[in-house]
Amino acid sequence: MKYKGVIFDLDGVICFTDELHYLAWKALADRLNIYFDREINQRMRGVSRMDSLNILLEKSDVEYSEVQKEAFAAEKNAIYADSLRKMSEKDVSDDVRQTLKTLREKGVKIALGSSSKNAQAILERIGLEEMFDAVSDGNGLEKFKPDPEVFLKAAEKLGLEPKDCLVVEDAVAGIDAGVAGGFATAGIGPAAGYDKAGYKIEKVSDILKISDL
Ligand code: B16
Ligand code: MG
Repeated sequence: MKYKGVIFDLDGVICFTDELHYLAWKALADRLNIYFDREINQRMRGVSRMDSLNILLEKSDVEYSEVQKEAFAAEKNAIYADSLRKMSEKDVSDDVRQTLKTLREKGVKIALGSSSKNAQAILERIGLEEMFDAVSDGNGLEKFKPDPEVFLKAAEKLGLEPKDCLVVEDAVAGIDAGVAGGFATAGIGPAAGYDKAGYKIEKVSDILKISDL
């Protein structure tokens, strides 16, 4: 195998929570009377909760204090966290499930590298909490993607060097984070069109072909 470990992003790679993020941000934006649409939501892909809020507030005429912003982020998260109850094992594709299984059978270590502070709850909802050797998420992070901290922590938990790990990401900020940390990267979805992505993949199982290079 070319890589000893694979670090997966969560939202946009393992499962899709972007619509639930959109609905929760939209509810907040409507309450604050701020214009918000799915195109703006796309810019929040892979971006931290506070950075996402700052993107939403670009359309606001009002300057809010840090305390108010913390309250808005908490308000959005309460709506989002509640909506995660809709998620189940059905939200993981056979392609993803089979790829994780195959990697384990080949002895490749697998980790999660997600900006989300709700990552653990999502893994439980989709029934994948047992599949990962390590979970690195948004809790306790000092810097978020495009900073490599979340992936460096994932590699450390796996006991592997960044150069021995492949990062799989759907967000440009995530590919930048992987490159900055010295990881090989595979871009899927929007990140497949990003020139800095080392490999460009259409579906998660395509990484099994990369590994055989
Ligand atoms: P939370 P990922 C990211 O997940 C989402 O793509 C992004 O939209 C969200 O703002 C971020 O997590 C933080 O999520 O509010 O749940 O802590 O793609 O890094 O798995
Ligand atoms: Mg993502």
